[in-house]
Amino acid sequence: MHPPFFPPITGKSRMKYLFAVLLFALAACGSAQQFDAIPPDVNRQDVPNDTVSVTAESFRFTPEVIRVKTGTLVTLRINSIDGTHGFKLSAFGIDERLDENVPKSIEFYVSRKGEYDFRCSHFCGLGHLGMTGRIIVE
Ligand SMILES: [Cu+2]
Repeated sequence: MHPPFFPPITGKSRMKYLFAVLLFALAACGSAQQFDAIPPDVNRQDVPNDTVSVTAESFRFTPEVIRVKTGTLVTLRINSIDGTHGFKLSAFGIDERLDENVPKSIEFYVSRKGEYDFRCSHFCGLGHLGMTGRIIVE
């Protein structure tokens, strides 16, 4: 016996079933991005702005924890001081390369409270994986 609407999972249909599960898992991974960096309905003249200077170096971001208020257009002004790094903030679909002494402005609008991790996305040495930080939206 098996539930109605679901064929027994054997042979070829088992492969199809596994394939469907795999696709679902991939889709779940791909949906990690939750927000537009700047949603189309946000008018940058009408919302508070907050600019934060950030330094990237082997193997840390300074500051490591950035606190901002809900409803703010955040601009991170990031400069790498010792070679190439990267800045990846997955929740907002942001991934930028940071070349040494080429400051980069990264903008995103924070619409709700939460904590969003960022990390270096350019392999920079043995401490690369530990080069992380967090945006805390209060
Ligand atoms: Cu790195």
